[in-house]
Amino acid sequence: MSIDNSTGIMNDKCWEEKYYQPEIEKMGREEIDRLQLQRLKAVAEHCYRNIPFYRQAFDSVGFKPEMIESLHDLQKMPFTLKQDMRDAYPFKLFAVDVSNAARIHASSGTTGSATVVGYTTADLENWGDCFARAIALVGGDGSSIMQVAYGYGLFTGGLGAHEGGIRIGATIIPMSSGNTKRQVQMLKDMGSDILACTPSYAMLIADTAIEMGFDPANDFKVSAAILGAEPCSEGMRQEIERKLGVTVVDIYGLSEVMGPGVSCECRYQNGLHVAEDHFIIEIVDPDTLEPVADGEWGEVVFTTLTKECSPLIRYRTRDISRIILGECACGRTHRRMDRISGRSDDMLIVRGVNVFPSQIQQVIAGFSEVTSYYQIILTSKGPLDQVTLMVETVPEFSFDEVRRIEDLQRRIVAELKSNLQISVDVKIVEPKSIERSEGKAKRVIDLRKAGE
Ligand code: DLL
Repeated sequence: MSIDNSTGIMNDKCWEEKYYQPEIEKMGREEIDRLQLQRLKAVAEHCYRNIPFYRQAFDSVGFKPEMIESLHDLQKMPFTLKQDMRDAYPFKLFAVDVSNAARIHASSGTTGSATVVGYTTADLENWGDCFARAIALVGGDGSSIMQVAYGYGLFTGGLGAHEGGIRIGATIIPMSSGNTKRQVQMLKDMGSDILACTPSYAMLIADTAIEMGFDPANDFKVSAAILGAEPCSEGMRQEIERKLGVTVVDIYGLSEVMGPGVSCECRYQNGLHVAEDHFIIEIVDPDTLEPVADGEWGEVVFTTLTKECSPLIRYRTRDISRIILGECACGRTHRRMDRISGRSDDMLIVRGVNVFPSQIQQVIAGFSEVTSYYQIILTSKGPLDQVTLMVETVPEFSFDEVRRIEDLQRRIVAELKSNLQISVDVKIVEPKSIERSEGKAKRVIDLRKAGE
């Protein structure tokens, strides 16, 4: 039997969608609003009372938690920025004493000092519940075997997925990332049915399995992959689905707010359901900071509703998304955000045109001659920024005929020009030239500051 979902992917390793907490996931809108309001009042009070940063921030705009009467009052509260978290290093944004934190995660980011986030035992349980919903929506339950190939450690991927596995009672294979051949062997020998890792790593696992002589789509039991932590184009998703014989759902999260599980796609693959019992999502115009209408793109802002140790009010994520309008056929009522189209700080300006790497990824996904591995190299030539896109051909593409390579290069340049209005140099490289990633892929290499 097959699952027929909105992308038309036919997966003969059938699974039936389940609900981990149906009473919450299918809660009526009014009830969700009521719950959010009640929790918003509590979290505002918790922040005001226990975190001097928030007391000052609220006081500076003349806001008091008892002024909250409706969810709209959220807009009167100040935003929290990543810099505020950095300035609070290490524990100044904790609302409980560090001795009451059961675990600490930290993200170094690419610039600046680390942001530290603590979790009480209850926070970890809530986080586990959010990830457990993702396991259930790909058909998982207490009898599932889940291979976790996200990195374990201060990064939230590995332990976040692990916590979800514990909550639902699955058998967890805590591989962490790396050691890819062993990863493949375990996937086969343990009969894992769910794989959790980044999309880049899922692709590397699939390619390695094929190189090792397996046909994972048929030889392996794995039927679903819960992939996140980085953008994944539709083309790349389909390639992973085809090679591994799985259905891929996109999971989103960020260390500051909670790890993976803040939102997750269902089998309809049309937007990620936000765990609205734990978070309020807002989409704001990044320039005016005013909320945009549902359906319009903007910066994602989250308020945590249940976190005891590191609650956050109106945290500006820098991620760009929008609210998907309408009801979802899966029956979940929690609102959906679109897949992240980019981060405002990832945006490239190519000769005056704004473009996100994910848009470039989408364009090259339309060429069957190239793989989904690519890299964007930024250099400077005089006063101008120079952008070179490196794309890698599939093994079947013959590198012997210069004319074919030039033709492919011309077509990709033309497609980027007509789709995104950008002029970039395209360099076609042979299979395996671009570095593989066991975690988040490094898509943009910025050599401008190095003066190269
Ligand atoms: O990446 C948490 C996570 C782990 C999410 C495993 C999903 C799976 P950070 O390292 O703090 O946390 O990075 C957070 O990664 O602001 C987004 O820019 C990006 N990101 C996370 N999930 C997705 C996704 C984890 N599904 C930053 N699609 C976020 C696109 C994502 N980008």
